[in-house]
Amino acid sequence: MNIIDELEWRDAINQQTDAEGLRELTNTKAVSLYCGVDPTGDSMHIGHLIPFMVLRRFQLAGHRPVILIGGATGTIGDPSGRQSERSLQTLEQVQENVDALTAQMKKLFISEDDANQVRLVNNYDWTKNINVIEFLRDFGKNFSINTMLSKDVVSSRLDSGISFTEFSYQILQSIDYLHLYKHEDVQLQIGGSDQWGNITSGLDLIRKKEGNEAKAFGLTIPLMLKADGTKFGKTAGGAVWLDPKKTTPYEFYQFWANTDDRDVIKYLKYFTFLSKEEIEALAAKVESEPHKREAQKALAEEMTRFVHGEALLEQAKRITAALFSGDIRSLTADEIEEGFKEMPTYTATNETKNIVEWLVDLGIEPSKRQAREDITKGAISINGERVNELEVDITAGHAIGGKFIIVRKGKKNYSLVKLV
Ligand code: 545
Repeated sequence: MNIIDELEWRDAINQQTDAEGLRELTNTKAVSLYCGVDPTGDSMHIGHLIPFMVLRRFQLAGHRPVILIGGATGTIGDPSGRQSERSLQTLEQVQENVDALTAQMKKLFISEDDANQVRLVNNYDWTKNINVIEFLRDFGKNFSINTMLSKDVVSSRLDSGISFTEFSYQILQSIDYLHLYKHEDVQLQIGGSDQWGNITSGLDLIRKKEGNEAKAFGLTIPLMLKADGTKFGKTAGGAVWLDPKKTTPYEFYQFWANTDDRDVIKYLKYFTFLSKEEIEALAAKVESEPHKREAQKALAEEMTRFVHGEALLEQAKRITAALFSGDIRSLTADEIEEGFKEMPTYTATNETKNIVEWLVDLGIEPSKRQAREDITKGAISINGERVNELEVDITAGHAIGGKFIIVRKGKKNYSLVKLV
C-alpha cells in the first residue's frame, strides 16, 4: 500500500497542499521529510507524539525522516493555537529542554536496525549566524505582512495583542524548511493541524527563492477527538507524558487500557503499527466480545512497548494483574510504588499495633466499631490476604520491601501505607 493510501485508511490526514503530487512523488522515490518540535518543555506527551509516529510510518515505507529540534525557534515559542503571549524561557532552560527532547527522540526513533536512519537536526545551527540585515533583506523581503496577518495564528491575536517576536515566528520555521529543502533534500513537512500556517508559509518561501516549479509539499494530521467530546490525552492527573518520571509506565498502560469501545479502533489505526488485517480482527472482537477488551489490551501493549520497551511493559502488566487478582505479595516495593501512585496514601511508624487500632489511627476506618465490623465480615485484606480476626497485630514484618503495607477494604478500595 502506498504510504498516502495507508495514512488515509488510518484517518491520519487533515490537509495536504497537493494530494495528487505527493502521492506520485512517494510512489517514485524515497522522499526526505521532516517534522519539528520546540524545546518549550522537557518531555513530549502523547499528543505531541502523533506526527512523529506518522514520520515513522513514512520511514517504514522506505522514506527518509528528519526530526528537527527547535533550538532556535524554542527560544521564541510558536504562537499557533495560543490565546496569549508566552513568557520567554531563559537560554539555559531552552538548552536543558533541547537535551531532554533529543534524548527522548533518540530513544524512541533511532535504532541501529533501521535501514534508512532518522536524521536529527537542530535549527539553532543555521539560524544562529543570520544577522539582522540578512534576515530583513534575504528573508523578510519575501514575506507579505498582508499574508502573515491573514494567518489564523496572527489574526486570532489581533485583539488581544501579539509581539513582533511571536509574529515573526513563522519566518523562522519557513527558513528551516527552505534550509532543509536546499541542503537535506527535504520535500515534505508534516505536523499537527495547528502547523498548517507555518508549513504553507515555508512552501511560499521555497517557491519565491527556488522558483515556482520547486517540488515541496505539506501535510497535516488531524487533532484526535474522543467519542464523549472530552479532550484526548488527558487524565485526572493531567497530560499523559512520555517521560516515565512524569507518567509511570503502569499509568501509561492504564491510560490506553481504559479506552472507550467507541474510540479504541480509531486509536489502534492512528497510533499503532499493527496492520490493517490485525486491526480489523480486533474490531470484530470489539463487536462480538467487548467484555474481553482485547482491542484495548492490544493498544495498551503496543503503545507501552513502543514508548517504554518490553521490560517496563511486562512490569506494567504484572502490576495490573496483581491489582486485579489481589495478589499483592508478588509485587516488589518499586512496583507497588508505581501501581499505587494515585491511590490514597497514609504514613505509619513501624511500631506493632493491633489491627483495629492501626486502621483507626491511620484514618482508613472511621471508628473502632466500623473496623471490627469490616474485619469480621471479611472486607479487610492486608497485602492481599484477608484478615478475619480482631486479635491480629500489624508489625514491621508486614511491610513489603520494608516499606509498604497495602490495605484493601471491600472489593476495590486500596490504600497504600508507607512506613517511616
Ligand atoms: C519548529 C521549527 C520547524 C518546524 C516545527 C517546529 C515546531 C512547531 C511546534 N510544534 C509543536 C511543539 O510543541 C511543543 C512540544 C513540547 C515538548 O510548535 N512550530 O513543538 C507540536 N509538535 C508536534 C505537532 C503538534 C505541534 O511538536 O506538530 O501539532 C502537536 O501535535 O503543536 O522548522
